[in-house]
Amino acid sequence: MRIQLINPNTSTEMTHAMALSAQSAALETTQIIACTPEHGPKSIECAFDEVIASAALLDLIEQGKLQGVDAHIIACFGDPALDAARELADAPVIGIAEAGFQTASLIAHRFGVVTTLSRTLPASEHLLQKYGHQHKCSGLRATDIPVLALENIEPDAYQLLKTECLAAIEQDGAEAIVLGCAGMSALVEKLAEELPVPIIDGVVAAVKLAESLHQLGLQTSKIGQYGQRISKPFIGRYAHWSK
Ligand code: 5HY
Repeated sequence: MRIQLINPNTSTEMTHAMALSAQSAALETTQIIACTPEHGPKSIECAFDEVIASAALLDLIEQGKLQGVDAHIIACFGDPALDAARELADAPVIGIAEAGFQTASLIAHRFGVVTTLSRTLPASEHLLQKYGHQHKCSGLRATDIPVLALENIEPDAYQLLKTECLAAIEQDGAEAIVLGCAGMSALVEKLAEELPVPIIDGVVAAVKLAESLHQLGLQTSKIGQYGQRISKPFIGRYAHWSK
């Protein structure tokens, strides 16, 4: 199968790092097609970043659809434009936050989320409620490590991340940890060796969910919420969306 892995920020380094994790977790018959938008923020750390990134993200979804990919992954922990992408796509679209929460809820009574900036915590809380996982979450913790500082992470920043994971376990009662950024994908193995609970990376969790849906022959339902988008004229830079 072919999975389109979309990094909605414009950091090609981060796309490359997450593509390595994704391909290493994928079946041999799975091809990961990693994509970076040509337009948008280098990292996504607030609502403004997310909205600007979402337009370029939807262009990539359309591109993947025209290429006939078997699944699309939105590799940003805010799951930006997930509903809009599901309206656009026929193949499954999986957000890494939802994939991380789903996977954690299968192996732990309660899971913690350890993420980047405190500023992003409300968005993660919103996703927990949207997906119905708020009762399974032992708590959300921020490291205040900027997203781009995760590329070639400094030892003290890594220690900060590990310390917040330990606090989530010892103080909040987390029985598993969901990492709150696609930029943490390359750190999973080291954290898993050093921490006493399962560490979940939404990027690889999304790959395995996409493979399962493909093997089950399931596509996005086109009835109701994720039905085809409504035909209308678009003008200016979005005229290409007219139908
Ligand atoms: C991410 N931002 O996964 C999110 C993490 C965050 O550019 N890639 C980003 O802080 O919300």
